[in-house]
Amino acid sequence: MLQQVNGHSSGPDAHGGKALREDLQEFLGQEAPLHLLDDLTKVNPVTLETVLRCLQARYMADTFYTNAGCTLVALNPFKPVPQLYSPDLMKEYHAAPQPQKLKPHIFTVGEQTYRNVKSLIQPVNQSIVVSGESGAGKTWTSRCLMKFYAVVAASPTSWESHKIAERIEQRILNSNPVMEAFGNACTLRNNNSSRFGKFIQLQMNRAHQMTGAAVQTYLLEKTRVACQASNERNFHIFYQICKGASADERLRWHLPEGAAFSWLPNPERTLEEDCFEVTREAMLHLGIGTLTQNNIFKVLAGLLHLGNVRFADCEDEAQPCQLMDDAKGSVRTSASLLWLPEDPLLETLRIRTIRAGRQQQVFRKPCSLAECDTRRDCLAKLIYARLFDWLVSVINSSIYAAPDSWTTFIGLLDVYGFESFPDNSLEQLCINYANEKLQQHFVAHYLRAQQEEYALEGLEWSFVNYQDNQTCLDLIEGTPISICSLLNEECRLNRPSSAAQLQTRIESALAGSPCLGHNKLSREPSFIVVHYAGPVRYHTAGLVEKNKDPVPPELTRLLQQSEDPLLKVLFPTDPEEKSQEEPSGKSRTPVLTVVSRFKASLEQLLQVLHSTTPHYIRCIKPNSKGQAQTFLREEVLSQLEACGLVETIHISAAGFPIRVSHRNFVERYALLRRLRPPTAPGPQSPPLNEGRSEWSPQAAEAALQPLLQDILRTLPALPGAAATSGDPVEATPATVHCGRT
Ligand code: AD9
Ligand code: MG
Repeated sequence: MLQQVNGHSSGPDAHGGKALREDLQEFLGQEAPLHLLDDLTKVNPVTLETVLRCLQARYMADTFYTNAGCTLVALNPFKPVPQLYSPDLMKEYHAAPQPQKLKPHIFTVGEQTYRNVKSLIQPVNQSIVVSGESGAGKTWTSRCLMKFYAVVAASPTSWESHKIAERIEQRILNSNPVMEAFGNACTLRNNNSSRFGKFIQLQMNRAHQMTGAAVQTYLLEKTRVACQASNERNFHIFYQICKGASADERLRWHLPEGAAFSWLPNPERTLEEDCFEVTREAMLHLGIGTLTQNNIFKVLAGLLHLGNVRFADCEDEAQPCQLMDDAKGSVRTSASLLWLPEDPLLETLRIRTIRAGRQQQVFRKPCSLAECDTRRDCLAKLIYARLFDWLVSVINSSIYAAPDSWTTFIGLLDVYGFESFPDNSLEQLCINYANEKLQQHFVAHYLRAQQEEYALEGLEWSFVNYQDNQTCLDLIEGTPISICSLLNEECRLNRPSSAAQLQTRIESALAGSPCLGHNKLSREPSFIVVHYAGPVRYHTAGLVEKNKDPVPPELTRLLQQSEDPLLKVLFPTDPEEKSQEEPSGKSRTPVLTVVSRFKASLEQLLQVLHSTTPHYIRCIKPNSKGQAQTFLREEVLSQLEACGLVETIHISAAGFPIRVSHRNFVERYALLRRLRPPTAPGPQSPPLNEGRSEWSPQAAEAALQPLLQDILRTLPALPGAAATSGDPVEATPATVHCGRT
């Protein structure tokens, strides 16, 4: 009676041609060639091998999207496929009566979410969780979805501000190049790797037009400013400035052609992301004028020069480290670009001040060579992280809609993908922790909740086993003891502990966890976490310090002395700051560690996700070299296993794609009582048919559409449920399951 929502029957073809053949094959009972199977639930039998073969056949036939029950699998083409993302195709999916019957595409998901927020019966905020390992195509996918909404939910009015009249959706799209220039970098896995997480809420008004957006970012990998792994690069923006500055700007920013900067490794590599003009143009559209832009780039040039400041070891501990000869000019240039007094800059980098005793006497202690380097790096990280946050807030104020101008939102989540490098540290731990959390959201929302509900309702159901990553999450974040709690404990106790001691503590305290692997081969102190996507070895050296992320108060005070207009905004003088200072120079209020802050922001994100109807897109990387037409079975296999795709398909294929609460079902379809099937009257049965038409499936189907239209037209406030596979399951046994596939 109800429509199946997963598009299991083939219909009109979005790209023309093949639909008729498919229909005929289905009619004749022939199995369609593998590359024509649009939905992995149709693969027979559903095993890793058959799913893999189907995806491989489709990839080689240049078909990159495939339905997998409630998720969409997106294979990275690693080549331009412009026809797949044209505005015409977007409009085609938007106009289709049943987009799920067109070829699988991210636009189907986009349109489905858009229709759900448009639902007159029960508009629900939507979210699209795009997941996959680094380089799989998450950022690309989110960008395309934003373009899709900019086309289908375009607002008719233009905004007049910052002297630029333009549509809000255009401005929202402009946030992408800016955030990617400052927050993305070339890594071993991806030339345009996101080094921060992003959740963007696209806000819709009652007329379902996009009136604004709000961006939330998560933990920028700021260490990259001062430290890049070999064969990786710093954030794109640094290369953009060095390559794209005009002759005049080069002079002003002290960036002569071919200048060598130690924080700018691999400058000879030119990427398509190195386009300075695109970033500047986008900044202009977001209301960041040329003056402010030049100020930003000048500060960034100051950081590059700061990176060239080198100290020499000093044998006399009572004396500060000396500057290397070739670094004197770098200090001067850096100080002038950051508009800081040169001597205090040098002094802050080399000398620690400690207040002690009742009189709050100030002691000055020369720093060791390593400490000088740490303070220099810390200064750069501090400036860059505040600059990034400030940019995000400027972007938000430029695109945010007034609270009364939007009613619903569609959230797009694009976080850094799962990473495993030869050398993994706190950054990878946080990234992989975020991915575990999202996988858990999927497991809890779909794999577990759905099956538990069937059991609760006494439906005939054979339980599909799935890999639950709760054990791994317990290891990372659980209470009372976990990796996070141990790292925090080390920070709290502030005891000197070596990397080897930390490894021993972790291994002994968490020995019982099946997700903690044993590190026998590595010479360096480390521990292994068996993540859902594979084991990762984390080095313990520097973990505690990174988790503390200490900022010597002298550095902040120094930056507050800057005359630079931008740094003045980034480092305002805070009257309370001084009073918080401890005699020892430490802050009195307990400073939250990196993992604690990250954990709290992830919890918040999950709360938002839980309040929406989620949709999942699984991006898969067909090979790690980024080559087109190359499908490496082993590499894809591990990704399929990691995300539990086969289990998802099993549950989707055997489950009920439509779930409507009993109350909503009755309210919505009560009118069909007029078309009850004729049955013998029982003691409590209402009178039958009463002279109305005979019941038949066709009659019910025919009657259903106008009746629903009626309900939609006349009773817009009637509570009901949007019949989609992603509808939230109500935690009540009173749910009607229809349309088993
Ligand atoms: V990371 O976790 O941020 O390191 P992502 O975001 O998953 O990673 P990204 O979207 O940046 O990966 O994609 C990597 C590269 O693959 C892009 O720079 C493109 O060159 C390429 N790509 C991805 N999707 C497509 C596509 N649909 N069409 C063409 C694509 N190229
Ligand atoms: Mg990305």
